[in-house]
Amino acid sequence: MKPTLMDPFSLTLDITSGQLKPATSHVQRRLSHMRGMYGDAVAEQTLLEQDDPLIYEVFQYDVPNDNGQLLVCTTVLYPGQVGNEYYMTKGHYHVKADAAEVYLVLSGCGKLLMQVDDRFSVLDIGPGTVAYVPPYWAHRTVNTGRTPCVFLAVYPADAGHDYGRIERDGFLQRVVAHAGEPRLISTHKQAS
Ligand code: S6P
Ligand code: ZN
Repeated sequence: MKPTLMDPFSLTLDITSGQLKPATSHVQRRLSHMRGMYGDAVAEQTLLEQDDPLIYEVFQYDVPNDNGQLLVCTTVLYPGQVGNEYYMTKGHYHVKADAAEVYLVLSGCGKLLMQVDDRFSVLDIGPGTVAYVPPYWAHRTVNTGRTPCVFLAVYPADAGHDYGRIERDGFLQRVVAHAGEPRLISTHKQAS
């Protein structure tokens, strides 16, 4: 049977704000949506009681979740810290683990953390960076700057997002401010 043909389309991207038009889904992630992911529980609780800050937004144009389709979305990750840890995305593996992804950074940014098994990778990212997330690697973006980190992502529409493993195990390293500069610290538990 011949597959149903989609009509070609184009989207309009505002490079500075990251607004994608039209966008058929818009996700806003506040601190309350990522409880327990930052290392400083006291700082997290204080911010939650103050104003539950908006950490990032994702604008996406949805297509059918079929093999062969690609999703296009933008992320706007705001600058800020929870304690000394920079604002970051939740991070995820793809449910279809062999689905890769490409990021194009438009403005701002900081670091792209990736991990698989006991391997960890960090890339510095900024305007013009094209970052490749290979199959199987979990990925999280961290804004170490003072302006929003805006990037475009393209990935297979049937990739899916597995947040559970990161919610449970976290990433192997965190990005914190030390004397005003980003520094990576290991989250490995020391044997006692
Ligand atoms: C999707 C892609 C990005 C993230 C977005 C938010 O596969 O990696 O669009 O969804 O940066 O991050 P997260 O971890 O909350 O999905
Ligand atoms: Zn992804």
